[in-house]
Amino acid sequence: MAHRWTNDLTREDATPEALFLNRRRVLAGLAAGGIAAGLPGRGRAQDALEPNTWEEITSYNNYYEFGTGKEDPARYAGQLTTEPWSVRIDGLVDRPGDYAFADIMERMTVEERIYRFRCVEAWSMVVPWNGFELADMLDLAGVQEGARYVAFETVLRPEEMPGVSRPVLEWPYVEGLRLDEARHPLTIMATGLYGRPIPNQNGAPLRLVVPWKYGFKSIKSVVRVTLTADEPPTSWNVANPREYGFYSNVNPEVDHPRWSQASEREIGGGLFARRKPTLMFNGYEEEVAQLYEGMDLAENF
Ligand SMILES: Nc1nc2c(c(=O)[nH]1)N[C@H]1C(S)=C(S)[C@@H](COP(=O)(O)O)O[C@H]1N2
Ligand SMILES: [Mo]
Repeated sequence: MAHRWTNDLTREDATPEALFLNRRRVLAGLAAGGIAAGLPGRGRAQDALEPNTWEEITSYNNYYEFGTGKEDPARYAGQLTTEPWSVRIDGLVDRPGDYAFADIMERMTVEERIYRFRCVEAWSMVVPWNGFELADMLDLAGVQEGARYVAFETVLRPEEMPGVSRPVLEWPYVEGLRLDEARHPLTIMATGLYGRPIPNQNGAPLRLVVPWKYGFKSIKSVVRVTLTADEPPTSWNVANPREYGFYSNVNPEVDHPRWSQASEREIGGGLFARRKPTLMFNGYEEEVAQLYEGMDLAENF
Protein backbone atom coordinates (compact mmCIF):
# COMPACT_ATOMS: atom_id res chain seq x y z
CA MET A 1 0.00 0.00 0.00
CA ALA A 2 1.19 3.42 -0.95
CA HIS A 3 1.60 6.62 1.01
CA ARG A 4 -0.80 7.08 3.91
CA TRP A 5 -2.19 10.38 5.06
CA THR A 6 -2.37 10.76 8.82
CA ASN A 7 -3.89 13.25 11.17
CA ASP A 8 -1.39 14.75 13.56
CA LEU A 9 -4.00 14.33 16.23
CA THR A 10 -6.32 11.35 16.16
CA ARG A 11 -8.95 10.38 18.66
CA GLU A 12 -6.82 7.48 19.81
CA ASP A 13 -3.93 9.79 20.56
CA ALA A 14 -6.11 12.24 22.33
CA THR A 15 -8.69 10.47 24.43
CA PRO A 16 -8.93 6.89 25.61
CA GLU A 17 -12.48 6.23 26.85
CA ALA A 18 -13.54 9.67 27.91
CA LEU A 19 -14.70 10.99 24.58
CA PHE A 20 -18.40 10.30 24.71
CA LEU A 21 -18.60 11.73 28.19
CA ASN A 22 -16.43 14.75 27.99
CA ARG A 23 -14.88 15.22 24.61
CA ARG A 24 -15.14 18.98 24.59
CA ARG A 25 -13.23 19.34 27.83
CA VAL A 26 -10.64 16.73 26.88
CA LEU A 27 -9.91 18.26 23.51
CA ALA A 28 -9.89 21.77 24.86
CA GLY A 29 -7.39 20.64 27.46
CA LEU A 30 -5.12 19.14 24.84
CA ALA A 31 -5.15 22.28 22.76
CA ALA A 32 -4.36 24.40 25.78
CA GLY A 33 -1.50 22.05 26.61
CA GLY A 34 0.06 22.94 23.29
CA ILE A 35 0.10 19.45 21.83
CA ALA A 36 -1.87 20.50 18.80
CA ALA A 37 -0.54 24.04 18.60
CA GLY A 38 3.11 23.03 18.85
CA LEU A 39 3.23 20.75 15.86
CA PRO A 40 5.38 21.77 12.92
CA GLY A 41 3.65 23.68 10.13
CA ARG A 42 1.87 21.07 8.08
CA GLY A 43 -1.03 23.20 6.93
CA ARG A 44 -4.60 23.43 7.99
CA ALA A 45 -5.70 19.89 7.33
CA GLN A 46 -3.72 18.66 10.29
CA ASP A 47 -4.93 21.24 12.79
CA ALA A 48 -6.64 19.66 15.75
CA LEU A 49 -10.30 19.50 14.82
CA GLU A 50 -13.00 19.17 17.40
CA PRO A 51 -15.57 16.72 16.05
CA ASN A 52 -19.29 17.34 16.21
CA THR A 53 -21.20 15.13 18.60
CA TRP A 54 -22.59 11.72 17.66
CA GLU A 55 -26.06 13.20 18.09
CA GLU A 56 -25.40 16.06 15.66
CA ILE A 57 -23.79 13.86 13.01
CA THR A 58 -26.53 11.22 13.10
CA SER A 59 -29.65 13.38 13.39
CA TYR A 60 -29.03 16.15 10.81
CA ASN A 61 -28.59 14.35 7.50
CA ASN A 62 -29.08 14.51 3.78
CA TYR A 63 -30.16 11.17 2.36
CA TYR A 64 -32.94 11.98 -0.07
CA GLU A 65 -33.90 8.34 -0.65
CA PHE A 66 -35.47 8.63 2.81
CA GLY A 67 -36.95 12.09 2.35
CA THR A 68 -35.67 15.62 1.89
CA GLY A 69 -36.04 16.78 5.51
CA LYS A 70 -32.91 16.83 7.63
CA GLU A 71 -34.61 14.55 10.17
CA ASP A 72 -36.09 12.10 7.67
CA PRO A 73 -32.99 9.88 7.35
CA ALA A 74 -32.71 9.34 11.11
CA ARG A 75 -36.43 8.52 11.17
CA TYR A 76 -36.64 6.19 8.16
CA ALA A 77 -33.23 4.80 7.25
CA GLY A 78 -33.46 2.15 9.95
CA GLN A 79 -35.64 0.25 7.45
CA LEU A 80 -32.71 -0.26 5.11
CA THR A 81 -31.40 -3.83 5.11
CA THR A 82 -27.61 -3.67 5.17
CA GLU A 83 -26.87 -7.36 5.69
CA PRO A 84 -25.91 -9.14 3.55
CA TRP A 85 -24.19 -6.47 1.45
CA SER A 86 -21.87 -6.62 -1.50
CA VAL A 87 -20.26 -4.14 -3.82
CA ARG A 88 -20.09 -4.87 -7.53
CA ILE A 89 -16.77 -3.63 -8.86
CA ASP A 90 -16.75 -3.68 -12.64
CA GLY A 91 -15.82 -1.87 -15.81
CA LEU A 92 -12.12 -1.47 -16.59
CA VAL A 93 -10.78 -3.82 -13.89
CA ASP A 94 -8.87 -7.12 -13.99
CA ARG A 95 -11.12 -8.90 -11.48
CA PRO A 96 -14.71 -7.70 -11.88
CA GLY A 97 -17.30 -9.19 -9.57
CA ASP A 98 -19.46 -8.90 -6.49
CA TYR A 99 -17.29 -8.31 -3.45
CA ALA A 100 -18.93 -9.23 -0.15
CA PHE A 101 -18.70 -6.43 2.38
CA ALA A 102 -17.24 -8.79 4.99
CA ASP A 103 -14.50 -9.90 2.57
CA ILE A 104 -13.65 -6.31 1.71
CA MET A 105 -13.39 -5.43 5.40
CA GLU A 106 -11.10 -8.37 6.04
CA ARG A 107 -8.62 -7.04 3.51
CA MET A 108 -8.74 -3.34 4.28
CA THR A 109 -6.94 -1.29 6.92
CA VAL A 110 -9.54 0.68 8.83
CA GLU A 111 -8.31 3.85 10.45
CA GLU A 112 -9.80 7.00 11.91
CA ARG A 113 -9.97 10.17 9.84
CA ILE A 114 -11.22 13.34 11.46
CA TYR A 115 -12.36 15.42 8.49
CA ARG A 116 -14.12 18.68 7.87
CA PHE A 117 -17.41 18.08 6.05
CA ARG A 118 -18.89 20.94 4.03
CA CYS A 119 -22.33 20.66 2.43
CA VAL A 120 -23.05 22.70 -0.70
CA GLU A 121 -25.95 24.22 1.32
CA ALA A 122 -23.27 26.10 3.31
CA TRP A 123 -23.38 24.23 6.61
CA SER A 124 -20.51 22.19 7.99
CA MET A 125 -19.46 19.67 10.59
CA VAL A 126 -16.32 17.89 11.70
CA VAL A 127 -16.70 14.12 11.55
CA PRO A 128 -14.53 11.35 13.06
CA TRP A 129 -14.93 8.71 10.35
CA ASN A 130 -13.57 5.21 10.42
CA GLY A 131 -12.75 3.83 7.03
CA PHE A 132 -10.20 2.69 4.52
CA GLU A 133 -8.61 4.31 1.51
CA LEU A 134 -10.66 3.88 -1.65
CA ALA A 135 -7.42 3.23 -3.58
CA ASP A 136 -6.95 0.01 -1.61
CA MET A 137 -10.45 -1.21 -2.53
CA LEU A 138 -9.83 -0.39 -6.20
CA ASP A 139 -6.63 -2.44 -6.04
CA LEU A 140 -8.64 -5.47 -4.92
CA ALA A 141 -10.19 -5.47 -8.38
CA GLY A 142 -7.09 -4.24 -10.25
CA VAL A 143 -7.55 -1.03 -12.20
CA GLN A 144 -6.78 -1.34 -15.91
CA GLU A 145 -4.77 1.00 -18.12
CA GLY A 146 -7.60 2.80 -19.87
CA ALA A 147 -9.54 3.71 -16.72
CA ARG A 148 -9.79 7.46 -16.06
CA TYR A 149 -12.89 7.81 -13.91
CA VAL A 150 -14.73 5.97 -11.15
CA ALA A 151 -18.53 5.83 -11.07
CA PHE A 152 -20.47 5.04 -7.87
CA GLU A 153 -24.04 3.93 -7.31
CA THR A 154 -26.23 3.85 -4.19
CA VAL A 155 -28.52 0.92 -3.44
CA LEU A 156 -32.08 1.40 -4.74
CA ARG A 157 -34.84 -0.30 -2.76
CA PRO A 158 -38.15 1.49 -3.20
CA GLU A 159 -39.80 -0.80 -0.63
CA GLU A 160 -37.35 0.41 2.03
CA MET A 161 -36.83 3.96 0.81
CA PRO A 162 -39.91 6.19 1.16
CA GLY A 163 -38.19 9.11 -0.60
CA VAL A 164 -37.66 7.48 -3.98
CA SER A 165 -41.36 7.55 -4.87
CA ARG A 166 -40.81 11.25 -5.50
CA PRO A 167 -38.82 12.43 -8.52
CA VAL A 168 -36.50 14.77 -6.60
CA LEU A 169 -33.53 13.17 -8.33
CA GLU A 170 -33.12 10.36 -10.80
CA TRP A 171 -32.64 7.15 -8.84
CA PRO A 172 -30.40 5.39 -8.09
CA TYR A 173 -28.21 8.19 -6.75
CA VAL A 174 -24.96 8.16 -8.72
CA GLU A 175 -21.67 9.96 -8.31
CA GLY A 176 -18.23 10.03 -9.88
CA LEU A 177 -14.61 11.02 -9.44
CA ARG A 178 -11.64 11.32 -11.71
CA LEU A 179 -9.34 8.34 -11.08
CA ASP A 180 -6.59 10.48 -9.54
CA GLU A 181 -9.12 11.99 -7.13
CA ALA A 182 -10.39 8.53 -6.28
CA ARG A 183 -6.86 7.29 -5.60
CA HIS A 184 -5.89 10.30 -3.48
CA PRO A 185 -5.01 9.19 0.07
CA LEU A 186 -7.62 11.57 1.56
CA THR A 187 -10.41 9.73 -0.28
CA ILE A 188 -11.93 7.03 1.90
CA MET A 189 -14.80 4.61 2.10
CA ALA A 190 -16.24 5.21 5.56
CA THR A 191 -17.59 2.24 7.47
CA GLY A 192 -17.78 3.74 10.94
CA LEU A 193 -18.31 6.81 13.03
CA TYR A 194 -16.82 7.37 16.47
CA GLY A 195 -15.49 3.81 16.38
CA ARG A 196 -18.96 2.30 15.91
CA PRO A 197 -20.46 0.90 12.70
CA ILE A 198 -21.75 3.74 10.55
CA PRO A 199 -25.50 4.32 11.11
CA ASN A 200 -27.87 3.80 8.20
CA GLN A 201 -28.70 7.50 7.95
CA ASN A 202 -25.01 8.22 7.35
CA GLY A 203 -24.71 5.64 4.57
CA ALA A 204 -24.30 2.16 6.04
CA PRO A 205 -22.56 -0.08 5.50
CA LEU A 206 -20.06 1.88 3.42
CA ARG A 207 -20.08 5.32 1.84
CA LEU A 208 -17.62 7.50 0.03
CA VAL A 209 -16.00 10.48 1.81
CA VAL A 210 -14.13 13.09 -0.26
CA PRO A 211 -13.39 15.83 2.27
CA TRP A 212 -12.33 18.59 -0.15
CA LYS A 213 -15.56 18.38 -2.16
CA TYR A 214 -19.12 19.40 -1.34
CA GLY A 215 -20.94 16.77 0.68
CA PHE A 216 -23.16 15.51 -2.14
CA LYS A 217 -20.11 13.92 -3.80
CA SER A 218 -19.82 11.63 -0.75
CA ILE A 219 -22.33 9.06 -1.94
CA LYS A 220 -23.93 6.74 0.61
CA SER A 221 -24.64 3.01 0.83
CA VAL A 222 -22.56 2.12 -2.22
CA VAL A 223 -23.43 -1.05 -4.15
CA ARG A 224 -21.51 -0.49 -7.35
CA VAL A 225 -18.15 0.97 -8.35
CA THR A 226 -17.37 1.09 -12.06
CA LEU A 227 -14.06 2.07 -13.63
CA THR A 228 -14.68 3.98 -16.86
CA ALA A 229 -12.84 5.76 -19.65
CA ASP A 230 -15.33 8.63 -19.80
CA GLU A 231 -16.71 11.03 -17.21
CA PRO A 232 -19.77 9.36 -15.65
CA PRO A 233 -23.10 11.12 -15.02
CA THR A 234 -23.70 12.38 -11.47
CA SER A 235 -27.15 12.82 -9.91
CA TRP A 236 -26.98 16.48 -8.94
CA ASN A 237 -25.35 17.51 -12.19
CA VAL A 238 -28.05 15.69 -14.16
CA ALA A 239 -30.76 17.35 -12.03
CA ASN A 240 -29.33 20.86 -12.38
CA PRO A 241 -26.16 21.24 -14.45
CA ARG A 242 -26.11 25.01 -14.02
CA GLU A 243 -25.85 24.71 -10.23
CA TYR A 244 -23.87 21.49 -9.67
CA GLY A 245 -20.75 20.61 -11.61
CA PHE A 246 -18.86 17.34 -11.84
CA TYR A 247 -15.94 18.58 -9.73
CA SER A 248 -17.79 20.37 -6.93
CA ASN A 249 -14.62 21.20 -5.06
CA VAL A 250 -15.25 23.39 -2.03
CA ASN A 251 -14.34 26.89 -3.19
CA PRO A 252 -15.18 30.10 -1.29
CA GLU A 253 -14.57 32.12 -4.45
CA VAL A 254 -17.09 30.34 -6.67
CA ASP A 255 -20.61 31.01 -5.45
CA HIS A 256 -23.63 28.82 -5.96
CA PRO A 257 -25.95 30.65 -8.39
CA ARG A 258 -28.42 31.15 -5.52
CA TRP A 259 -26.13 31.77 -2.50
CA SER A 260 -22.61 32.64 -1.43
CA GLN A 261 -20.10 29.90 -0.70
CA ALA A 262 -17.70 32.27 1.09
CA SER A 263 -18.80 31.24 4.58
CA GLU A 264 -20.56 28.42 6.36
CA ARG A 265 -22.76 27.72 9.37
CA GLU A 266 -21.27 25.27 11.83
CA ILE A 267 -23.77 22.66 12.99
CA GLY A 268 -23.86 22.82 16.78
CA GLY A 269 -22.45 26.32 16.78
CA GLY A 270 -25.51 27.74 18.48
CA LEU A 271 -28.14 30.20 17.40
CA PHE A 272 -25.97 33.31 17.49
CA ALA A 273 -22.72 31.80 16.27
CA ARG A 274 -20.94 33.78 13.61
CA ARG A 275 -20.54 32.05 10.27
CA LYS A 276 -17.01 30.92 9.69
CA PRO A 277 -15.08 31.53 6.50
CA THR A 278 -15.05 28.63 4.07
CA LEU A 279 -11.56 27.39 3.21
CA MET A 280 -10.25 26.66 -0.27
CA PHE A 281 -10.68 22.93 -0.93
CA ASN A 282 -12.29 22.84 2.53
CA GLY A 283 -8.86 23.29 4.15
CA TYR A 284 -7.13 20.52 2.17
CA GLU A 285 -5.52 22.80 -0.41
CA GLU A 286 -2.00 21.70 0.41
CA GLU A 287 -2.94 18.08 -0.21
CA VAL A 288 -5.10 18.38 -3.33
CA ALA A 289 -4.42 21.64 -5.21
CA GLN A 290 -1.95 19.91 -7.53
CA LEU A 291 -4.76 17.68 -8.86
CA TYR A 292 -6.24 20.77 -10.52
CA GLU A 293 -3.13 22.56 -11.70
CA GLY A 294 -3.80 24.59 -14.81
CA MET A 295 -7.57 24.15 -14.57
CA ASP A 296 -9.99 27.07 -14.41
CA LEU A 297 -11.87 26.26 -11.20
CA ALA A 298 -14.74 28.62 -11.98
CA GLU A 299 -15.33 26.87 -15.27
CA ASN A 300 -14.75 23.39 -13.84
CA PHE A 301 -16.99 23.99 -10.82
N1 LIG B 1 -27.26 8.18 -1.79
C1 LIG B 1 -27.16 9.42 -1.31
N2 LIG B 1 -25.95 9.87 -0.93
C2 LIG B 1 -25.82 11.14 -0.43
C3 LIG B 1 -26.95 11.99 -0.34
C4 LIG B 1 -28.21 11.48 -0.76
O1 LIG B 1 -29.25 12.16 -0.73
N3 LIG B 1 -28.26 10.20 -1.23
N4 LIG B 1 -26.80 13.29 0.12
C5 LIG B 1 -25.46 13.88 0.00
C6 LIG B 1 -25.34 15.15 0.68
S1 LIG B 1 -26.08 16.50 -0.06
C7 LIG B 1 -24.62 15.32 1.82
S2 LIG B 1 -24.36 16.84 2.49
C8 LIG B 1 -24.07 14.14 2.52
C9 LIG B 1 -24.56 14.13 3.95
O2 LIG B 1 -23.92 13.13 4.68
P1 LIG B 1 -24.28 12.93 6.21
O3 LIG B 1 -25.76 12.82 6.31
O4 LIG B 1 -23.56 11.70 6.64
O5 LIG B 1 -23.78 14.16 6.93
O6 LIG B 1 -24.41 12.91 1.91
C10 LIG B 1 -24.39 12.91 0.49
N5 LIG B 1 -24.60 11.57 -0.01
MO1 LIG C 1 -25.02 18.33 0.84
